[in-house]
Amino acid sequence: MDLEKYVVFSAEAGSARQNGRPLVALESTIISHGMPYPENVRTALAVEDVVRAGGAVPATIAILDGKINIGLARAQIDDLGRKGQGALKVSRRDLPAALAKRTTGATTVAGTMIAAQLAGIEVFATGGIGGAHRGAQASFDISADLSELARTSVAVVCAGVKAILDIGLTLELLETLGVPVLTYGADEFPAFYARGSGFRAECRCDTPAEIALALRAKWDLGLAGGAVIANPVPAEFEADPKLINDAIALALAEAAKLGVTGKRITPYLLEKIAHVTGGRSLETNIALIKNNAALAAAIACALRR
Ligand code: PSU
Ligand code: MN
Repeated sequence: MDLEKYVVFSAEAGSARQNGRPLVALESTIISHGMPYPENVRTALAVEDVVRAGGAVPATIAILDGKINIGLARAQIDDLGRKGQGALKVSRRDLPAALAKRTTGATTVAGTMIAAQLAGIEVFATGGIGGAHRGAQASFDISADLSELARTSVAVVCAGVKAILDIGLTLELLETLGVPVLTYGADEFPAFYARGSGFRAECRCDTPAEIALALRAKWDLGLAGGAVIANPVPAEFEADPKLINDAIALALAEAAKLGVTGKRITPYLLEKIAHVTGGRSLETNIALIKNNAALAAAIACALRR
């Protein structure tokens, strides 16, 4: 395959790739659909700086002008942030037509993993992954992020799974799909806004080096697919559980009443929660993404050793 036909690198990401420097992929749906403007742009730029401070090179990924862009300029990030939900949310199934139609697209966890693998990037930092929605037993609403984790060899550093999802069901599916779930420095799998979810961390890792060794072992053995690196939000940034749970209940009820489904449901719930909590959820969200970017940089560096 002619990579250049579909993929373009920013100067920073391209030179990092040529010089064998550690790269960290960053998604763009979190910018367009995950946070309001201008906090989204400010956060995306700050997260890139956290990766740089950690000794790695950031590559924010999006679909622009008919190409998968690995690494974005400030102006491109600002543009995506202003477009917000006007940008197309691009998961695996959306990628081909987004390229053909030259649609401005923001990549989800699944979409970003595909792009990162094409670009030779092994580590990716985000906030939270998609998963099985509550009621997925009947609705079949299970994010394509999970099947992507099963097939695409990129480690995704996240703060666990939001309680808008069915966390237990999501963990069961990850097990079925053979996706390693490594929890960093904690005995409980994290629930995004909170350090704990009530679900035991089946595998705890205490150093980036240990995580890098596990990833290398997986890929050396030819076990294709990604891994979830679950990184609990620092305690000082945890959100008040009652505030969050009430907001989630309200958002879910509202979504059901309005009949919001499909790719619109996750952005709808995130926006509603941010609104109902008066921005408190957003503060936690921003803090945990930075925390994930720092861990991702450390893992990317350890993988190069
Ligand atoms: N969860 C969050 N914040 C997000 C998303 C999920 O806490 O921004 C975004 C990610 O891009 C994720 C996508 O890949 O939503 C999942 O959407 P869906 O459930 O439609 O697959
Ligand atoms: Mn879905």
